[in-house]
Amino acid sequence: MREVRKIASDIKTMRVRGAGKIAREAARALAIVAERSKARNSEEFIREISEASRLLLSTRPTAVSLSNAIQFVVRGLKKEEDLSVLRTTVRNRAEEFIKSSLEAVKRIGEIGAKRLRDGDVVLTHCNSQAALSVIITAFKQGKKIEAFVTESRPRLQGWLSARQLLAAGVPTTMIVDSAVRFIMKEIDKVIVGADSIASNGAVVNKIGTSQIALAAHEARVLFFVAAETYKFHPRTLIGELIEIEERDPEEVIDIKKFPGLKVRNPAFDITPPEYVDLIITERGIIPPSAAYSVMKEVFGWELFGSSSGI
Ligand code: RI2
Repeated sequence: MREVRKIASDIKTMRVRGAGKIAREAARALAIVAERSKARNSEEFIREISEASRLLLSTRPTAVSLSNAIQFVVRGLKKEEDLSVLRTTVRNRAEEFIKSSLEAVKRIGEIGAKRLRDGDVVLTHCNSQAALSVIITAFKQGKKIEAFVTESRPRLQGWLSARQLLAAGVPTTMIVDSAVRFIMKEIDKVIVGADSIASNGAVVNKIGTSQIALAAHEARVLFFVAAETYKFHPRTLIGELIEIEERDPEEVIDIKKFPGLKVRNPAFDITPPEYVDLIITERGIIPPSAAYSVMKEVFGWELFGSSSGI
């Protein structure tokens, strides 16, 4: 469990971050439990896996990728099953999730790149591997793409995007978050990632995303979301709300220097479907209104609660 606790702490403190990355790390953590478990029987094994799952789930509440990855790995484990079978099942499923998640990011790049034209100036926010995959793939195809990245306060994930884009050779400009509306007239398309997508097509992503969507809408700039299908939140179909993580005020300001100051630090916001033109998934491009169909197709096994009880 020590390794799992370390992974959970890395996710919580955002040493490891990004909705896709934390999902893959959670799957990897469960594979480690399965490999190293000293359980003497299946019941003990399931208990260990459940404990690890709960710990991983408690780290970050908003990105549904995390719980979808865990559910994918632990679904339907039964104590009547042979211990060695359970062990192999968890390991294989974790491996399968990690592999297909990485393939999905690549595929989103290929599919999304078709929507970028030669000469496009593309704005992105925060640091989404899915969104960057689209921009970088189009650029590598020979299209003259230029990128704008927001700083993405308070954690400055925009710096990571800037580095990735520059490393790929994409001409990149950084702006502060509050410059988005001013710059929007120079932008052709906005592409962001997602931490969760609700059944009505609303997109939960890094704080500031909805303001960018609003500015894009006003300027008639296309607003794309790049998201693997495991970013769709199945339980929103039965009315569950997506919890918005509020993080430590210290990420925003050194509060010791401002006695009495209240600070709010919501890490995500919700962009209504009306402001989203397309969602680029590894299965194809959909309008936000098709989120429901994607969920039905992808989460047939999950819709009415987890059979594993975790
Ligand atoms: P990929 C990140 O969350 C950002 O909000 C980003 O847009 C989203 O995950 C998706 O990223 P955080 O971990 O999965 O920085 O596309 O809070 O990489």
